[in-house]
Amino acid sequence: MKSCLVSALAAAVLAAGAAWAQQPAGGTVTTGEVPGTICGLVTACTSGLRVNFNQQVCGTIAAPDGSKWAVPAAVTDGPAAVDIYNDCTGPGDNPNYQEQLKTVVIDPDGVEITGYIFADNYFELWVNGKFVAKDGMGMTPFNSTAVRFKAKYPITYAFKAVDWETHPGMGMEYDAYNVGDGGFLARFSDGTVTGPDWKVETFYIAPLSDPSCVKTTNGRDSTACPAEKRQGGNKTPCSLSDPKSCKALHFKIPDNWMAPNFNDSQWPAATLYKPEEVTGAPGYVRHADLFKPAQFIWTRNLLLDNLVLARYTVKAPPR
Ligand SMILES: [Ca+2]
Ligand SMILES: [Ca+2]
Repeated sequence: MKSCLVSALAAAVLAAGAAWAQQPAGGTVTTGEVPGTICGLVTACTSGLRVNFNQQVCGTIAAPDGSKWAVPAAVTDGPAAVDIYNDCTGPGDNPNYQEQLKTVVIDPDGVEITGYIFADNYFELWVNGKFVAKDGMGMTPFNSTAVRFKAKYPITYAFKAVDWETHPGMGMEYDAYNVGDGGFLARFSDGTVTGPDWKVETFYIAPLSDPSCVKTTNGRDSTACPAEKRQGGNKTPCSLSDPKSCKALHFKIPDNWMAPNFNDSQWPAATLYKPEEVTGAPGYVRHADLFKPAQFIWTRNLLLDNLVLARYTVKAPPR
């Protein structure tokens, strides 16, 4: 009886140890998929062009500890950026985008700046802590957009960038449960561009067979987690064997992450990607000159890091 109790205790300790080992510091693990509800602005493509339309859907997934997580990300109420290219609810190229821009006044005594943004799949932009615009096409097809605002230096740019998913909570997309990938770039008319000096951190990592592969000592690093790029759809071991068994790792987003005084010193530097590693979408390719010399950035893992926050502060006009 006593040995029974001891072995039961030992088993409980082992189980707790296993659970502990699975949960990297500060993270919360969830398993599987939750139902999604439409959280995007576009509910159907009206262009008549042949496009791969997938609605932007959001879910809320509960962890064993009772915590709830918006997946793949919470969407902020607010206006959409103006499309430079949109072949879903627009004719593709939008030659009139400049005239359609409305200036968002962040600082009345600031300078007027135009921004050009492409994100796989979705972005929200804050400048000096204030919301500027979100991406009107949250999943697919891929659009490209412009924004205009008036802001005073020093200017803090803060992006929420999301590799969206069609299976909420899983970091996967489509019937084949493929692993999506992210990446975004932005150029601003004052000369500011995305590049190696930006800070980025991930807050939602999926799909994972064993979340203990994520390291948290030098920012969050999921590069040791197995995932491979494949023709026709990227995969991980759990997405191949049993997608519903895949786990996700969530980290709480600080309320003031977009504020100028938020301390991002512990966030890793952005990782740079070649355009061809991120996209061949016409929204970028047809307008690549508009973005030069911005570089595509993300965290160290384009496949598994799905919700990424990026920040950069410009002290004075770059030129
Ligand atoms: Ca988009
Ligand atoms: Ca994607």
